[in-house]
Amino acid sequence: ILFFVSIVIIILYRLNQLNKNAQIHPKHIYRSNNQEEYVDKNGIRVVVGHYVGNPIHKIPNATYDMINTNNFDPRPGAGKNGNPVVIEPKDLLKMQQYFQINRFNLLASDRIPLNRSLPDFRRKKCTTLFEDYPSYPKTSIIVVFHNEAWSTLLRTVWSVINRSPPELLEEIILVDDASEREFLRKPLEDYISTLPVPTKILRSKTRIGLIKARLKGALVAKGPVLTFLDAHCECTTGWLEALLSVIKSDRTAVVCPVIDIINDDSFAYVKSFELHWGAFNWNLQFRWYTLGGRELKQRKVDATQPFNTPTMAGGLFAIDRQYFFEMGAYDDGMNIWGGENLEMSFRIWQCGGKVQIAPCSRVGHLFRKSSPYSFPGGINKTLFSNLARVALVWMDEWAKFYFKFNEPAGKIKEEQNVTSRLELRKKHQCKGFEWYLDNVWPQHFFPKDDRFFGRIRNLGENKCLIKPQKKVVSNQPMGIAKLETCLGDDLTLEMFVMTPDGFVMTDDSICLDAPEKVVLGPSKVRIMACSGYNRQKWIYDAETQEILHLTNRKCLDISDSATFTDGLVTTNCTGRRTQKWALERVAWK
Ligand code: LR7
Ligand code: MN
Repeated sequence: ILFFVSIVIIILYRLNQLNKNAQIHPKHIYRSNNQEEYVDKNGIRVVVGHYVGNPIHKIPNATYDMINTNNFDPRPGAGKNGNPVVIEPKDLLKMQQYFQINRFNLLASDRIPLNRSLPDFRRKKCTTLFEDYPSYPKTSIIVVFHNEAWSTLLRTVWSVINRSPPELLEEIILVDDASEREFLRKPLEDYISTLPVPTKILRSKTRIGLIKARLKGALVAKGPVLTFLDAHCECTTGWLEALLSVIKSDRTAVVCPVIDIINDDSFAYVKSFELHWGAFNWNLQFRWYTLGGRELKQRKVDATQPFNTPTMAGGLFAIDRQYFFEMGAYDDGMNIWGGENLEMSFRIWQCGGKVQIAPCSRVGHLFRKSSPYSFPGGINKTLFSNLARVALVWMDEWAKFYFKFNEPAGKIKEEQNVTSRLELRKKHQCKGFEWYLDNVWPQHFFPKDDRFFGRIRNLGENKCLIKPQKKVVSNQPMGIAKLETCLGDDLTLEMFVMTPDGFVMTDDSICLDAPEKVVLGPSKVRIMACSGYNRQKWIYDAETQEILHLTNRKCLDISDSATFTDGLVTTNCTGRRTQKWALERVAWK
C-alpha cells in the first residue's frame, strides 16, 4: 500500500512540475489573450497583456524578502544603449512576482547597470546650441520618492551625474516620503555619501505626498534653479543645458524636457512623439494632444526652439528658485498625488509666466499602467480634493463645468479652504481662465459663451451624435461618427461644442471629420483627433437645420447604405428629414 501511495504521490508531483513548466514555457510569453484589467488612478479601464502564461496560472505574491531586500544584480551590457532587456524563460515566474512590487519589471531593471548608455535622439543642431553653458545658472536636482526601487532611483541619479555638466550641478536632493523599504534607509545613505556630486536625503516620517515632499526639497535647495525629476527617470545627453538656457534668458519660464518612454516591461528607451503638447480633458486629467497651429508653425522655422505648452506633465521641469517661491511654490493643501501639475501650469500662465517644452532636452520616464503605492485617505477623495482646489482657485466659471460633470469633486468642494491661494491670485493680479483658454490654448474643446455646447439631435431618427468609446492613441477615442438614443442623464457621452470656426468637437480633443474635397456620392464621417484643418469645419444653418461641411458643401446625414455600417455620411443636401439637426443647448455653469 505504501508503495502505491508513494507512486501516486510521485506521479502527482511530476504532473505538478510539468504543469509549472508549461506555465512558463517560452511559447506563452507575449501571449495576450489572458489579459488583466483594472481601473487606473485616472479612472480609465486599462487592459494589459504582459508576459502571461497558462490561463489557469496564478502569479504568487511577491515575498517579504523580495520587497524589502535590494536585489540589484547588474549584468554587463544589459539594456545597453536603451535596448530592451531579455529575461530567460526560467526566470519568468520570478519576474511576474517582482512586477507586482513596483508595477514595472523590477527584475529587468535590476539587471541593467546604473550607468547604462542611452541613444541621443536630439536634432543635430541641438548639439551646437549650448556652448555657452558655463554661464548658465546652477541647479539643485530634487527627486522625491516613496518606496522606489534601488535600481530605478539610482539610475535616475547616475543619469543626472553622468550626463550633466558638473559645473551646472549644485547638488542632488532626495526626498524620502516615508518609504518602508529597508534598503532605502542606511544602505542608501552609505551609498550616496560616495557620489561625486553632493547628494543629501531628506526624510519625512509621515506620508506627505509628492507635492509637500517637493516643497520640502525646494526649501533647502541652494541652487538658483530647481530641477524636479520623478524617481524613475533617465536623462540623456544635453538635457540640462537645454533647460537652463531657457531660464537664463527668461526667469519666468518653467521648462520641461521632451519626455521619452522607458518601457515598464522591457526597460527599452523609446523615443516619444515630439509634436505633442500637454493639456487636459473635461475631467481635468492630463493629456498629450497634437501641438497647436501657432506652435507647429514656429517649429517649422526652428524645431530646436522651446515651444509653449498649456500644461506640464508635472514630474520633470526646471524653474528659477526665487520665481518658484515668489509665485506661490505649490499648493500645500494638496495631498499625495495629482492636480499639482495643472495648478502650477494655470498659475504660471495666468500670472504672467510661461510653461514651455525644450525639444533639445530629452528625459526618459518609466510609465506604469497603475500606481504601486497606497493613497492614504483613498484615491478618489485625494484626487478629487486636489482637482477641486485647482478648479476653485483658477478656473472661474469653468469650475462649475468641472463640478457638474464630476459630481464626486463637487461634493467635497465645500471642504476645501483655498483662501490663501485666492489671495495669491489677487496679489499677482493674475488673469482669468477665459484669457488662458483664448490665448494659451485656443484649440481647447471647453464650452464658452461664444459657442454652442450641448446635444446634437437628428430630427429624422430622433437620435443623438455620440462620442466613440474606443480609445486608440493617447487616450483619444476615435471612430465612425454614429447616433445613439439620446441619453439625457449621462451628459458626457453626447455633449459637443461647436466653435465659431465651425469645429464640432468634444472632450479629449476629437472632432467631426469628413473628406475635404467634393466627391460623387456620400462620404464617411468620422470622429478623429482635432487637426485644425478645413476637413473638420462645419456650418450650422439654423433656418434649414442642416449641418453643412465647409469645403465639400454636402450635408451631414444618416447613411442609408449598408456599406457605411450605420455611420454618418456627408451627402448632397436634399432637405430630407435625416439631414435636419437640432442643436440643443445644455447649461454648463
Ligand atoms: O505619496 C507619494 N509620494 C511620493 O514621493 C506619491 C508619489 N511620490 C513620488 C514617486 O515615488 C515618484 O517619484 O512622486 C513621484 C511621482 O509619482 P509617480 O511616478 O507615481 O507619478 P506619475 O509618473 O504617475 O505621475 C505624473 O503626475 C503626477 C501628478 O501628481 C506627478 O506630477 C508626477 O511627477 C507625474 N510624472 C510625470 O510627469 C512624468 C511624465 C508622465 C507623463 C505624462
Ligand atoms: Mn512617475
